[in-house]
Amino acid sequence: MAIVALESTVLTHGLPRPQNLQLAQDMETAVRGSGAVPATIAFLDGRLHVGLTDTELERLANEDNVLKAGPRDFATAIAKKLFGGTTVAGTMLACKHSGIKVFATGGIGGVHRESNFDISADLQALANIPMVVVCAGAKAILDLPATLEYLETMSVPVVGYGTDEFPAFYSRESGFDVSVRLDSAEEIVRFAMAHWEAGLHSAVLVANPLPETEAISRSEMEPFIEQANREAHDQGIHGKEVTPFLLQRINELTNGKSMQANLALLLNNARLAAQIALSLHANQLRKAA
Ligand code: PSU
Ligand code: MN
Repeated sequence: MAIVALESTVLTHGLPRPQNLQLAQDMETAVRGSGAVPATIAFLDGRLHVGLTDTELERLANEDNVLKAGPRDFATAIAKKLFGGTTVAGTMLACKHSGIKVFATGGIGGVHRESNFDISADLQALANIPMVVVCAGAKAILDLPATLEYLETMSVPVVGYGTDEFPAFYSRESGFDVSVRLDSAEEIVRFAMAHWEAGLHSAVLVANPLPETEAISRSEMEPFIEQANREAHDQGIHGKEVTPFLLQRINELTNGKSMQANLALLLNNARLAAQIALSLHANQLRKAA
């Protein structure tokens, strides 16, 4: 089956209600519309679910007490029977256990600006779990060059889908290069197979620029990002609260424009991930024949 995993931190911590549930449903519909099968991953009452029913998705989106669940929080969710939205790293861990090879998210976590050792566990997961992860670049709130250096160190290829430039989430441009440009889902699958056949166990990170109509230029975004980062610092926000704080604050500062971009890029990524999953599946069938 051509399955596309979908994360859930974006629903529980990244977007406000009711847009979160709407987006989750739209992403699932987008994956199905492309002919693949969506599997939203999350903890419900301490159990890890790979694929949610409509009712489960609604419960998750409306639950007040939800853990932001990266890999180190899995045992907490289980032991305390909690609801949990899985981060990119958490979702990848679930994929590793369930054999899912393709995953769509918004933006990966990375190295935060001017904060010692705030390095997302997403980067660790990308270094160690062999699968294709589709994103719109790293969240622009991060230190992008440091994030890209880390990915290079960990042998994670950064594929630009139809672009030579690493996209910066809300913006199509960042000024930084990807490690390779590929222009179709089939090419991405051939590339991923070659990567793993070369003996590597890292993920292939596909950076898919958001549609031009929804993009916000880097110069327009940067003052808001700087302000939000400064406020987080001044208010002593730290640890796992940093990312949700920044996303929400930037949404306020841009009068909701950044959230529109966020929603558009998530859907755009779900569609590309579905094409990749279908192509990977066809490839596996050919090999088995
Ligand atoms: N991208 C978004 N919204 C989000 C996130 C990413 O558009 O909410 C989430 C992802 O789940 C990602 C997490 O894995 O933020 C990173 O958090 P941290 O920086 O604390 O590792
Ligand atoms: Mn962090």
